[in-house]
Amino acid sequence: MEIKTDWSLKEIREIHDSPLLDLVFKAAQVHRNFNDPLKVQVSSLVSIKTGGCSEDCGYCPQSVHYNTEVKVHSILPLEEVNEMADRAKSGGASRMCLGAAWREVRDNKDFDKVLAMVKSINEKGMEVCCTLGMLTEEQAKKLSEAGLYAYNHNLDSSKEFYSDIITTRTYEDRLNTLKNARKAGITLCSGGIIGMGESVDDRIKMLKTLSSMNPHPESVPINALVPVKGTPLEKMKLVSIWEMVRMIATTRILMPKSAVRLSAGRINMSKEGQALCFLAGANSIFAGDKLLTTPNPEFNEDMELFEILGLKPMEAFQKESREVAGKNEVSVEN
Ligand code: SAM
Ligand code: DTB
Ligand code: SF4
Repeated sequence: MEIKTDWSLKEIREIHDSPLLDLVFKAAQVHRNFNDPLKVQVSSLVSIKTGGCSEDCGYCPQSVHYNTEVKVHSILPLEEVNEMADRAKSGGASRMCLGAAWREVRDNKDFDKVLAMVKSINEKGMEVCCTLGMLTEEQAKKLSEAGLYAYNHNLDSSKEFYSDIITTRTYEDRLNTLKNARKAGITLCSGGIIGMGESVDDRIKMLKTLSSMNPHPESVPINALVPVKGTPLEKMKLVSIWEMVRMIATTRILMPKSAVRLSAGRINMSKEGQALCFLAGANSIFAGDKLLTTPNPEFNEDMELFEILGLKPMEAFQKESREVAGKNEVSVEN
């Protein structure tokens, strides 16, 4: 089976809306054809700079525009981040994801600190991923030279729904940063959130934009909104597990080789619901009792689930995605 980058909206919608059991079966088949279904990438997430962000993303507790209970802190010291990476590695994590509540990277001492963190975690043999907001080509190059493996920058939703959720930047800005990261030879981690009040068509359009990238993003995180008190989306109803399974399965079918990450929102999902997501092709999670600011299942609970399902944590650099990608350009159609 070939990897397609020209899925149409109609094709995607048909896959997404097919009978749930057919959809899961098809996705499981695709997953098994392209990946080891028992291997799940375990990433550890650390918020290296929390809160006080100037963007107004409606879902985010770290925005200055909303009154939330997030404890703001400036950038963490290198030693602390190194210790966290050591602990995560001994717990079986192969990837460390560093998140900062920044609108964009600025060329200052804080960026130099991030570069030092990337270098040092990379030297421990872990894949390092950063999510720092918008990047210029030059900054992406510096991160790449420091050993950055992946850059997380989510599209979050469709271009049309985007402006209902965020007004302080555009969809184009988002796509530009992804291009800059790709040009610098960094693998891409890009996905979205469901449960923000978007329509199914918005989800389909987002999946079209992601699956039209050539090459596909190497990781595609699918987040279920974690409604946080004080944000405009605090009253949103929790997304149903069936919608999550549909989204995961469709993502897997469209982007067979990408790591599909069952991201935020696992705290509200049953073990059985998560198991169905793994069957439908999810093969990556964030482990640890906290995401950036909101709770995540306890590490031991996740390991118990892995034991029950026979899943094993994936080793670092399993997929030489940079080689798979083969080129340092990404073409994006919208
Ligand atoms: N500031 C950077 C940015 O926006 O790219 C990096 C950090 S930001 C918190 C990373 C991603 O977390 C967002 O793009 C969004 O997809 C996700 N996210 C943030 N708040 C969330 C929430 N309450 N529920 C689910 N996902 C959320
Ligand atoms: C992603 O797609 N999900 C992660 C990661 N990328 C950086 C973040 C989820 C954040 C959930 C809300 C919070 O904990 O603040
Ligand atoms: Fe800032 Fe990122 Fe939160 Fe948006 S999602 S407010 S850019 S930290």
